[in-house]
Amino acid sequence: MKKVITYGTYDLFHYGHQRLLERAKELGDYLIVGVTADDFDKTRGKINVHQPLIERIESVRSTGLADEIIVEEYEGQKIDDIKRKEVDIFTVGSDWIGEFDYLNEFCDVVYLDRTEGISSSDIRSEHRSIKLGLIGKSRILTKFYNESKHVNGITVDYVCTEDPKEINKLKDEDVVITEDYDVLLEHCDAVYIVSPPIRHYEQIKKALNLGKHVLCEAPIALREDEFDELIELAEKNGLMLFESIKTAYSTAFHRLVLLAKSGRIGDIISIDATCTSLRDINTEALEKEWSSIEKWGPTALLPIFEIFGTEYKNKHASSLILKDNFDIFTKIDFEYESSVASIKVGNSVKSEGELIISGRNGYIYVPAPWWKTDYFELRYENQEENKKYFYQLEGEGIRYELVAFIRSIQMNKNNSYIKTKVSKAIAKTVGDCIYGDVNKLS
Ligand code: C2G
Repeated sequence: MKKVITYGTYDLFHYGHQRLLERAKELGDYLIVGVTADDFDKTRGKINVHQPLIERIESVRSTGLADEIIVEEYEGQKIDDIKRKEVDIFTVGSDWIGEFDYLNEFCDVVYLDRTEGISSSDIRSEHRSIKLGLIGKSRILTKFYNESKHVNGITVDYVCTEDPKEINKLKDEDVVITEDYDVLLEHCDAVYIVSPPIRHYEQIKKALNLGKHVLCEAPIALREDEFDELIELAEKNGLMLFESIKTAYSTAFHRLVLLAKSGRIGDIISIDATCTSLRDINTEALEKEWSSIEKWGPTALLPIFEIFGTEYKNKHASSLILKDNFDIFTKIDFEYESSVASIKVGNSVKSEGELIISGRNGYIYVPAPWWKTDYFELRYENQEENKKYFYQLEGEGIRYELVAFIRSIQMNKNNSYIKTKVSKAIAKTVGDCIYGDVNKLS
């Protein structure tokens, strides 16, 4: 019996895939099809896949051409499979010609002509491309613009900023730069907002009233009533209102939260998150600057509210104030029923930006800069039990956040990784600090 094996993502199954499988089948008597796991696709840069693994397997199964279906999960697995299953022929489309010649050591390698005129990414982009406008003042703006190029289904034609550094970075790009938010809103279907948080409520409300979807850097608002009003407005208008915290879309962060909740380190007693940066604050134009609780508060609060929830018994905040309520360092301690948590955030104060989740049997350690990490450790008393985890993280998580936002719009289903009650608790906590509910150190 001549065994043939082929691999693929098989997203949004189409006749190019069908023809490949038909011709692969004709090469032998028994066809094995390897369908790529979601994480494996992410690792190899395919971040726009629409369908989950189970649906893509079903697409292949329903052709009736595969005698066996397996899941491709890691680099190098092809060699394992070919040896273990005693495969005679590996085949794949000609778009991969040369990429798998190394498999000649284990079996015959056959490249089949790719079917022209059809591809999954073309089908994905058949959804009318969403025009995304960017507004704000932060170096994240240009990062966002560059990350948007990796995401199927969106175009960025307009950017609204007064920031000379951002304007300079974008001057050679094919975008219109305006200082007028109304102009931006006229030319987009959705808007990404990275302006100082004090302006978020008004800017979001204007966009939603004009029928625009919104992706806004956390916090969405600074008062609970404003937060609720915006959520209701988005729902009433059938629009997506997404909070942007790129850490939430880092696979490593997502997985460490799952591990923490799984009991792997026992009951969790304490969570300590530190986020700081050193930068000069222009005290003459504070309204254009980000205080530490504005810049780092949402990120530092995320693991606490994700793991412990938002029903803490009390909190105590202490801030080093530069001027008015503008803090350059804030420490907040939370007390829950049977646990405690703290954040330390500083914008022009420097500390070790680590995240430590302490449990009865061990702890999770995430080294600095934990908020954009691709790595964390489970540590125990017996160090031989320690485990290290690594996950691909391209672009600090921004492109994955954009994929989630765009797919939510296309599928009219909010699949944000950040629960609304977490967003609301972040808004309240940051707002309390900004409106002075803190112990002022100076
Ligand atoms: N294909 C084709 N014609 C098309 C599109 C795809 O012949 N118009 C072939 C591809 O060459 C591949 C298979 O169909 O052999 C599945 O394609 P994809 O789902 O796009 O997955 P891809 O990542 O290209 O698969 O490690 C090998 C890769 O996983 C190959």
